[in-house]
Amino acid sequence: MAPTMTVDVHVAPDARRTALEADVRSGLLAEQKTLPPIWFYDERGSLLFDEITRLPEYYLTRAERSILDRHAGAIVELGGADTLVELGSGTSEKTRLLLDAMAAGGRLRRFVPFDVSEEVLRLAADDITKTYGIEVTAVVGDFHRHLGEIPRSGRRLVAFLGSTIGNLTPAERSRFLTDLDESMVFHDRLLLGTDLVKDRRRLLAAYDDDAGVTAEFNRNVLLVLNHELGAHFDPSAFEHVALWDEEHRWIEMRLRSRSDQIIEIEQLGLHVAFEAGEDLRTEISAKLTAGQVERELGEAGFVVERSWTDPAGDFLLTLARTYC
Ligand code: AVJ
Repeated sequence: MAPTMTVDVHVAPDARRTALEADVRSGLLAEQKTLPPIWFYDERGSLLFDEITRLPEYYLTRAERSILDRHAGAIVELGGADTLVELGSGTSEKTRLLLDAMAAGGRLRRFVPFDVSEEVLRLAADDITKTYGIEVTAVVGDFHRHLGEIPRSGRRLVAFLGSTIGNLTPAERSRFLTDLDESMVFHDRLLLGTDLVKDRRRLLAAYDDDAGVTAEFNRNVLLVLNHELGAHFDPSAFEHVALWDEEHRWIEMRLRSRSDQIIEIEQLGLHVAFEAGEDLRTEISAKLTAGQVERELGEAGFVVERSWTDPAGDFLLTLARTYC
């Protein structure tokens, strides 16, 4: 049978635009200015993030890959999965480590990548269909609203890797995990990648690299607003700032205005004033402990089956199932 590929789009064509406008209005008019990190990822932003994953300071991707290199076999064995669902899949090469392990066990039937970006999904889906000759059902959606649209058939391994969950606040994390738990049945498994709390100097370096790639990535969100909303940001008028919030145990990325300036956003009919030294918060990246991951999963209805760290203990992969 010829492999099939379908792409189910659950985000209405203008929904992305509506969400961007709403996020920019509410985020830039707030007392403490913020933008959600999702808007970093246009084509240039995705390329810059790829570059970040290869930086000497950014240990996360290498650490997670080293766990998968060693343990992908055990991970897919425990779940007995024939279907890999990958949340926020991007163009992940880590996906292949899991697909290869499933194929080696002779069970691989279907791949379901789930992402907000339709273009990214089409590329990944096409690529995997060709290489593995399996059914690929890509779902375009956002994980606050469309988890219910993910096909339920098969024994599923639902992978949420890369510590992307760290972008959520604790309240958002709890809601997301509860929603996810409700979308899963007894033979499904969750594989969750989380970055661990560690020495703050290493954390800060990972988000403020010497080559300045993370700074470019951070400022890219301003270019996205320029292109998409006719904003007039001069990215060089903002300094890249990474700081460690000890109370919340998260890294924050900010863009700090170098001067008093007023930015016009043509398509929103807005003028936004920045004072010199004023910050726009562009991302939180929460760092967890293994105990905290287990507790939060438990509160959402999951039981941890096993977890793995890399040799340096920098990163955690947790395999969990839902209580039934
Ligand atoms: C893709 C969300 C996991 O938080 O480490 C990398 C994004 N931001 N450098 C992270 C990011 C700055 C990354 N995640």
